[in-house]
Amino acid sequence: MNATVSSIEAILVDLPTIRPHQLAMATMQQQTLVVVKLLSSDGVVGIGEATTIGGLAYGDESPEGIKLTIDTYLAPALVGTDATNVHAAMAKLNKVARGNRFAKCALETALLDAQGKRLNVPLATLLGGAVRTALPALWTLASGDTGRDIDEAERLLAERRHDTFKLKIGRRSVRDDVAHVAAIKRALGERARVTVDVNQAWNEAEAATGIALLEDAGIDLVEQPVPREQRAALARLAARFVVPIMADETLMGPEDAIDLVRGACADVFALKIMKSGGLYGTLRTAAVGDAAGMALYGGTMLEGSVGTLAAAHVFATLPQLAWGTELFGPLLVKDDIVTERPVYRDFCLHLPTGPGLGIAIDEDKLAHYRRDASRKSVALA
Ligand code: MUC
Ligand code: MG
Repeated sequence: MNATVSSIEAILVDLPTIRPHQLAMATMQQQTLVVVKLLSSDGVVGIGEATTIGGLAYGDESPEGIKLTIDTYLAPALVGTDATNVHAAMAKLNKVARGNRFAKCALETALLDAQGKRLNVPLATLLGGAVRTALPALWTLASGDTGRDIDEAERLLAERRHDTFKLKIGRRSVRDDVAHVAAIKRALGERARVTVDVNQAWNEAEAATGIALLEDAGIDLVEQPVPREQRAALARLAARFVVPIMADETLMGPEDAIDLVRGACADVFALKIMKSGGLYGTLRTAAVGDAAGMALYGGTMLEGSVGTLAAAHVFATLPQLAWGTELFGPLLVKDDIVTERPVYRDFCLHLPTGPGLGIAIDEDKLAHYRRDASRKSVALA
């Protein structure tokens, strides 16, 4: 098969959220996606996405920086290369640029989407085959208000959309946060699993107090309680408490996974395609965790539909995915840029069956939500 990369476009897209989403380090009123369109000489177009949370508040790459990196360095390196050899193309990018995992993830996704379309197989098939087509997907309660969070959870349980809820804490005092979590758990009881994500906001002493109280409240899992650099503290907490501790920000790719396994730093790994620099990087990270007996969890950077389905295709292939996923990003935004939104039903995200990612861009919606379109209309007004 003969096809080379002809052109790559990286587009900033701003989508409003359905409500403010409050995390320890940012409150999101909108989500910004970097959507990548990769055109090949055989006419096949691949789509990819790079997404982060709160500009530079969460990860090392901002949406604007990702676009600049792709436009200036990565796209010129890929144009003219074999579009059908994803490993060779990514090796070339890794020579041109160190790091920049999120940007590389978008390009690898686009290459794989195109190759799936070319071969007429879903992306999961290209990765070796799906062992599940329905991925359990939790929902994050993060309105900032306990009563509103309980109402939201009750509605989603009744709709059979989610039965596991992650609470974002770390903004308030430990005691206020625990009171908020305990009230929600008391209201939902055994009908729902409740987990918390501290997003690195506690020091070790606060974490020791907080986790003890959360255990008493019946919380099922505690995610990234301490700063990502403090792996020894994470290990001490994992040894001290029965409730599973999940590594998120401290785990990027397979090299981190090896270190975290060696240090017995956590019980669960939050895998994310952005953090691992792509789909194959995620498989490598997962393999390290799986081999070490680490429970795996399909994480999100609150990607839109493109990034979410890219992650879903990868997570669908993992032999073990003990903690399910949090692939709810498309549900957090009011509108979408794809023709058919991902399907959520019976507490799961359902994998599309079409070739590649199995979705198509809605060009009118993309034109409406792309950031440069609004700039143009402001300039014309
Ligand atoms: C994170 O830190 O896990 C995942 C769900 C959510 O609400 O935020 C993300 C980020
Ligand atoms: Mg997290």
